[in-house]
This record gives sequence, C-alpha cells and structure tokens, in this order.
Amino acid sequence: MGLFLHVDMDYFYAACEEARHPELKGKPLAVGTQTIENRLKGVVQTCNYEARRLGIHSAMPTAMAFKLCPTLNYMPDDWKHYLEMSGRVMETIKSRGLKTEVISVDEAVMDLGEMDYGRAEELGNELKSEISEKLGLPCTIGISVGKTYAKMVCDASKPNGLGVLKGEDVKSFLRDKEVTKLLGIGEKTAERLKEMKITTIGDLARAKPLVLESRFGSWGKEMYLLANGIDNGKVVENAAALSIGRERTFGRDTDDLEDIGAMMKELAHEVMEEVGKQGYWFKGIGVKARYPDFTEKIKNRKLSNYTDSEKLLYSIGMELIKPLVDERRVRKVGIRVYELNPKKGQRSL
Ligand code: TTP
Ligand code: MG
Repeated sequence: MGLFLHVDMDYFYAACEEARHPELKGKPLAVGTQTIENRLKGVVQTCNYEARRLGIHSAMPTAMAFKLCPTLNYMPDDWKHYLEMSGRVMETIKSRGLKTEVISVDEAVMDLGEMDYGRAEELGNELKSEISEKLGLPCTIGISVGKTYAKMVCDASKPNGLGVLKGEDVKSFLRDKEVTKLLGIGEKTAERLKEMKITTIGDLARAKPLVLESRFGSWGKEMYLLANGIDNGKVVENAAALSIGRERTFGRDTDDLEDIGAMMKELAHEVMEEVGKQGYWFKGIGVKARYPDFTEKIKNRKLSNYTDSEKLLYSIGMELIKPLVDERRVRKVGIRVYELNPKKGQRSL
C-alpha cells in the first residue's frame, strides 16, 4: 500500500492574524463573523489554542466566548486575506510536484506513492519548516497508508505536530475510538450503529459486512473496510482549484428566507469577485446548507452554456437552496461555481 501525507493548518484564520499581528501571539484570540463593533452578535469561526484551553471553540457564540474570557482578543473575518494565505500554503505543498488534492481552505492531501516512511517523515518536516519560515504559519501533518488514516493521525497530532501511523498499527489505532472518529460517520449514522450495538471502530471491524451493507448500502461496506485497515481513497488532483466558492455561518440558526437570501447575495457577489479576478466563465452552480446538527445537504446544477453573470448565479443559487431550507433551520450556507473555463488572455488553470 502506498503512503499518503495530509496537511491541516492549525487554527488557520487566527494563525493568519497572528502572522501579520505578532503582538497577538501567546494570548487568547478569536476570529469571528462580525465586525469589531458587532463582535458580541456573531459566532467564533476559529480561535488559537490559548483560547481553546479556556473552552472556546469554532461555532460558539462570541458572547459566550467573551464570558469565558473577558480579555479575549478579537479579529473580524478577513476571508480575502485567508484565501490569499491559503493559496500560498497550497503552492508550497504543490511545489514538490507530487499528486496533491486541495481539500479545503486549510487542508491538502498528497499521494506519496511508494515512498518509504523515513523519506515521508523528512518531507513532512521540510514542508512544516518551509510553511513556517515563509508564511509564519503552524500546521500539522499526518502520514499513513490510506487517505483517511493520514487525516485521522493528523487530527490526533494537533497542534504543530507530525504523526506517522504505520500500516501495522492502523487497527490498534482505530480500535477503541468512537465510530464518529471515522471520517464520514456523522451523528445520525452513529446512532443507527448504536442500535446495532456498534459504538467503537473495533465493534464496526467485527460486524457482519453483509448486515452493514444491507443497512447502509455501499457506504456500509466501505466503513467496514475502513474499520479493518483497508482504505481505498484516492487523491484527486486539483479538486478545489476547479471550483470557486464561499460559505458562511449565520449569527444564529435561521429558516428566514430573507436572511438566507441576503447572505446568498453577499456570497454570490464574493464568488463573482474571485471569478472575475481569476478570469473564468463557469457552467456549474452548487449550493450547500449546513444544519445545526452539522449534517449538510448540497445541490448542483449544470447550465447549458458558460456564463459570468452574478445575477444568474444568485437566482439559481436561491432556487437550489430553497428546498434545502424548507422548514428547517440552517447554520451555514454556501455557494460555488464549477466547470470553469479561463477567459482568453488570462491565466489558465
Ligand atoms: P479547521 O481546520 O476545522 O480548524 P482550524 O484550522 O481553525 O483549527 P485546527 O485545524 O487547528 O483544529 O477549519 C479551518 C478554518 O475554517 C478555520 O480556521 C476557520 C474556518 N471555520 C469556520 O469558519 N467555521 C467553523 O465552524 C469551522 C470549524 C472552521
Ligand atoms: Mg485546520
């Protein structure tokens, strides 16, 4: 089995703020959805580890965060800056010329092929120092025999760590963890598994694959294999580069179509700013709704022709999102464009 290397930036938005405002380092800091003046009305997007030690975390109302830490340092979301930093991080990671998938603004995974553990660890350390020296940002790296395991060992090594999980250790690493720690298993699936007396990944590994398949379809078989140390996940090159999107959390959960419309308008505008800057036509439109229980639904539509119309993006985005919020509160919405085609004379993909 080949090796995979997963990179996840530590407390990313807040780390970007620390990098350009070093005086913020070493003290609790949160980045939130609202301006400084309205800081008590929003939610925490992320916070540094000093703040986490006080119990503050992503998605917590900022009012609560300030209760936990009245001297909390606060910065308003500056996504343009974080996106720019993200681009520079990804450039550094891709500079090795290995097959790389950008997973989110602060996460990427690389296929290391037949590289051995020693060389993989060396590469991990090189990337960590390069990202730290060039950009002043900390990150954590996980290396393992599967895409999922590399991410899991990365999570387990945070912050500022480098974890290597060898093939022979995967099963014992997984055994006592709760099923929700296995990527893709959310609260709902966990509950259904619990009814089958499966609570740990070890339980899942011992379950009957046919029973799992009958309950959960092909995903049932996949989770059984994952629990048994078999990870068939592939690195899909440039997945994120092929779409441009924005998503944002509401100050409080809402099912008000007016609020949602206003947010979608803002997000569509931001997407088009970026699309315009990079010079693309687009053909695909996708929306996403995240609910208070952190489950998500997405909807996509392919247009018959390429376009660069913000108005069209917004109106189709609204059409797609409406059924997703029908009588359900949402915590976060997102909109993205894909199937991009570079305009003439501008930079190509
Ligand atoms: P994460 O990688 O989940 O979190 P993080 O990088 O802040 O912290 P760490 O990885 O060390 O645990 O998310 C990346 C960025 O995405 C995060 O910096 C801010 C943003 N984000 C939100 O805006 N809202 C959220 O609820 C979460 C979880 C993240
Ligand atoms: Mg992160």
